[in-house]
Amino acid sequence: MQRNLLQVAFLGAVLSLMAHASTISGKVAGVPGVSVIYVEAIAGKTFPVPAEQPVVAQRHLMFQPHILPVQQGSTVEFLNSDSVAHNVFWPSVGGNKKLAHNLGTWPQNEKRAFKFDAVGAVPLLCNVHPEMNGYIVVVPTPYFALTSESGEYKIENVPDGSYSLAAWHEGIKNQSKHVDVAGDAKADFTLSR
Ligand SMILES: [Cu+2]
Repeated sequence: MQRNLLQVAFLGAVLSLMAHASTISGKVAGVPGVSVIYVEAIAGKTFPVPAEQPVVAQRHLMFQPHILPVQQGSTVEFLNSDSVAHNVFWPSVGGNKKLAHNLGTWPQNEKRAFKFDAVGAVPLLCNVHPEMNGYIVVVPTPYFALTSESGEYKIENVPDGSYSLAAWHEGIKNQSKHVDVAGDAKADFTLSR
Protein backbone atom coordinates (compact mmCIF):
# COMPACT_ATOMS: atom_id res chain seq x y z
CA MET A 1 0.00 0.00 0.00
CA GLN A 2 2.72 2.41 1.05
CA ARG A 3 4.73 1.38 -1.99
CA ASN A 4 1.81 2.16 -4.29
CA LEU A 5 1.51 5.57 -2.71
CA LEU A 6 5.22 6.16 -3.30
CA GLN A 7 4.86 5.11 -6.92
CA VAL A 8 1.94 7.46 -7.38
CA ALA A 9 3.87 10.28 -5.72
CA PHE A 10 6.89 9.59 -7.94
CA LEU A 11 4.79 9.47 -11.09
CA GLY A 12 3.11 12.70 -10.04
CA ALA A 13 6.47 14.38 -9.54
CA VAL A 14 7.70 13.21 -12.95
CA LEU A 15 4.52 14.37 -14.65
CA SER A 16 4.64 17.77 -12.97
CA LEU A 17 8.28 18.19 -14.04
CA MET A 18 7.32 17.31 -17.60
CA ALA A 19 4.35 19.62 -17.56
CA HIS A 20 6.33 22.61 -16.36
CA ALA A 21 9.35 22.57 -18.65
CA SER A 22 8.83 25.00 -21.48
CA THR A 23 10.67 26.50 -24.42
CA ILE A 24 11.61 30.14 -24.85
CA SER A 25 12.14 31.05 -28.47
CA GLY A 26 12.44 34.15 -30.60
CA LYS A 27 14.63 36.17 -32.89
CA VAL A 28 17.36 38.77 -32.56
CA ALA A 29 17.14 41.54 -35.14
CA GLY A 30 19.17 44.63 -35.90
CA VAL A 31 22.65 43.06 -35.93
CA PRO A 32 24.27 40.50 -38.24
CA GLY A 33 25.49 37.10 -37.07
CA VAL A 34 25.10 35.11 -33.88
CA SER A 35 24.11 36.34 -30.42
CA VAL A 36 23.90 34.58 -27.05
CA ILE A 37 20.53 34.55 -25.28
CA TYR A 38 20.42 33.45 -21.64
CA VAL A 39 18.33 33.50 -18.49
CA GLU A 40 20.03 35.73 -15.93
CA ALA A 41 20.80 34.61 -12.37
CA ILE A 42 17.71 33.38 -10.51
CA ALA A 43 17.56 34.50 -6.87
CA GLY A 44 18.14 31.63 -4.46
CA LYS A 45 18.91 29.12 -7.18
CA THR A 46 22.18 27.38 -7.98
CA PHE A 47 22.89 24.77 -10.64
CA PRO A 48 25.19 21.78 -10.83
CA VAL A 49 28.25 22.37 -12.98
CA PRO A 50 27.91 20.59 -16.33
CA ALA A 51 30.15 17.55 -16.77
CA GLU A 52 31.00 18.10 -20.41
CA GLN A 53 34.10 20.16 -21.26
CA PRO A 54 33.52 22.26 -24.38
CA VAL A 55 36.50 22.84 -26.67
CA VAL A 56 37.71 26.01 -28.34
CA ALA A 57 40.18 25.09 -31.09
CA GLN A 58 42.81 27.37 -32.54
CA ARG A 59 42.56 26.39 -36.17
CA HIS A 60 43.54 28.23 -39.36
CA LEU A 61 44.62 31.16 -37.17
CA MET A 62 41.13 31.50 -35.71
CA PHE A 63 39.37 30.61 -32.49
CA GLN A 64 36.72 28.00 -33.39
CA PRO A 65 33.94 28.38 -32.52
CA HIS A 66 34.27 32.16 -32.66
CA ILE A 67 31.65 32.51 -29.90
CA LEU A 68 31.05 29.83 -27.26
CA PRO A 69 28.42 30.23 -24.52
CA VAL A 70 29.04 28.12 -21.39
CA GLN A 71 27.40 27.78 -18.00
CA GLN A 72 29.25 29.33 -15.07
CA GLY A 73 31.71 26.84 -13.55
CA SER A 74 32.38 25.10 -16.86
CA THR A 75 35.88 23.98 -17.76
CA VAL A 76 36.84 24.83 -21.34
CA GLU A 77 39.66 23.12 -23.22
CA PHE A 78 41.80 25.12 -25.63
CA LEU A 79 43.22 22.87 -28.35
CA ASN A 80 45.88 24.05 -30.77
CA SER A 81 45.07 22.44 -34.15
CA ASP A 82 47.57 24.48 -36.19
CA SER A 83 51.18 23.70 -37.03
CA VAL A 84 52.26 26.97 -35.41
CA ALA A 85 52.27 27.75 -31.70
CA HIS A 86 49.38 29.82 -30.34
CA ASN A 87 48.94 31.79 -27.17
CA VAL A 88 45.64 32.26 -25.36
CA PHE A 89 44.93 35.15 -23.05
CA TRP A 90 42.04 37.39 -22.09
CA PRO A 91 42.31 40.98 -20.83
CA SER A 92 39.12 40.85 -18.73
CA VAL A 93 36.00 38.87 -17.85
CA GLY A 94 32.74 40.78 -18.00
CA GLY A 95 34.80 43.97 -18.29
CA ASN A 96 36.66 43.24 -15.03
CA LYS A 97 40.38 43.60 -15.75
CA LYS A 98 41.28 41.94 -12.45
CA LEU A 99 40.11 38.67 -14.05
CA ALA A 100 42.63 38.97 -16.92
CA HIS A 101 44.60 35.78 -17.44
CA ASN A 102 47.30 34.40 -19.72
CA LEU A 103 47.08 30.64 -20.27
CA GLY A 104 50.47 30.52 -22.05
CA THR A 105 51.65 29.41 -25.46
CA TRP A 106 51.67 25.83 -26.72
CA PRO A 107 52.26 23.80 -29.88
CA GLN A 108 50.05 21.73 -32.20
CA ASN A 109 47.83 18.99 -30.72
CA GLU A 110 48.36 20.16 -27.17
CA LYS A 111 45.60 21.62 -25.07
CA ARG A 112 45.13 23.50 -21.84
CA ALA A 113 42.02 23.82 -19.72
CA PHE A 114 40.53 26.62 -17.65
CA LYS A 115 37.53 26.70 -15.32
CA PHE A 116 35.39 29.80 -15.77
CA ASP A 117 33.84 30.68 -12.42
CA ALA A 118 33.02 34.33 -13.14
CA VAL A 119 30.07 35.36 -15.27
CA GLY A 120 30.61 37.60 -18.28
CA ALA A 121 32.11 37.80 -21.74
CA VAL A 122 35.70 36.59 -22.06
CA PRO A 123 37.46 38.16 -25.08
CA LEU A 124 39.98 35.57 -26.30
CA LEU A 125 43.20 36.81 -27.86
CA CYS A 126 46.53 35.38 -29.04
CA ASN A 127 49.67 37.44 -28.52
CA VAL A 128 51.37 35.68 -31.46
CA HIS A 129 48.64 36.56 -33.97
CA PRO A 130 46.99 39.94 -33.31
CA GLU A 131 44.22 39.18 -35.83
CA MET A 132 42.93 36.24 -33.77
CA ASN A 133 39.93 36.87 -31.54
CA GLY A 134 36.98 35.01 -30.13
CA TYR A 135 34.62 35.00 -27.15
CA ILE A 136 33.53 32.71 -24.40
CA VAL A 137 30.31 33.99 -22.85
CA VAL A 138 29.95 32.65 -19.29
CA VAL A 139 26.30 32.67 -18.24
CA PRO A 140 24.82 32.02 -14.76
CA THR A 141 22.16 29.42 -15.62
CA PRO A 142 21.82 26.30 -17.80
CA TYR A 143 19.14 28.11 -19.81
CA PHE A 144 20.97 29.62 -22.76
CA ALA A 145 21.34 29.34 -26.52
CA LEU A 146 23.48 30.56 -29.35
CA THR A 147 21.31 32.02 -32.09
CA SER A 148 21.51 30.94 -35.71
CA GLU A 149 23.32 33.25 -38.14
CA SER A 150 19.92 34.80 -38.89
CA GLY A 151 19.18 35.38 -35.19
CA GLU A 152 16.71 32.62 -34.30
CA TYR A 153 17.09 30.86 -30.97
CA LYS A 154 15.38 28.28 -28.81
CA ILE A 155 16.05 27.58 -25.12
CA GLU A 156 14.49 24.28 -24.07
CA ASN A 157 13.52 22.77 -20.71
CA VAL A 158 13.02 26.04 -18.88
CA PRO A 159 10.89 25.58 -15.74
CA ASP A 160 7.84 27.81 -15.57
CA GLY A 161 8.57 31.09 -13.82
CA SER A 162 9.44 34.75 -14.25
CA TYR A 163 12.89 35.52 -15.58
CA SER A 164 15.17 38.21 -16.82
CA LEU A 165 16.32 37.16 -20.29
CA ALA A 166 19.48 38.75 -21.67
CA ALA A 167 20.97 39.11 -25.14
CA TRP A 168 24.72 39.33 -25.64
CA HIS A 169 26.22 40.34 -28.98
CA GLU A 170 29.84 41.05 -29.87
CA GLY A 171 30.61 44.75 -29.38
CA ILE A 172 27.12 45.68 -28.17
CA LYS A 173 25.78 46.53 -24.72
CA ASN A 174 23.77 43.69 -23.17
CA GLN A 175 20.03 44.03 -23.45
CA SER A 176 17.62 42.28 -21.11
CA LYS A 177 13.90 41.90 -20.83
CA HIS A 178 11.39 40.31 -18.53
CA VAL A 179 9.82 37.06 -19.67
CA ASP A 180 7.06 35.04 -18.02
CA VAL A 181 7.28 31.35 -18.80
CA ALA A 182 4.04 29.43 -18.27
CA GLY A 183 4.09 27.12 -21.22
CA ASP A 184 6.12 28.04 -24.27
CA ALA A 185 7.17 31.69 -24.41
CA LYS A 186 8.37 34.08 -27.10
CA ALA A 187 10.92 36.86 -26.68
CA ASP A 188 12.40 38.91 -29.51
CA PHE A 189 15.26 41.39 -29.27
CA THR A 190 16.21 44.32 -31.45
CA LEU A 191 19.84 45.29 -30.94
CA SER A 192 21.65 48.22 -32.43
CA ARG A 193 25.21 49.48 -32.56
CU1 LIG B 1 47.79 32.48 -32.55
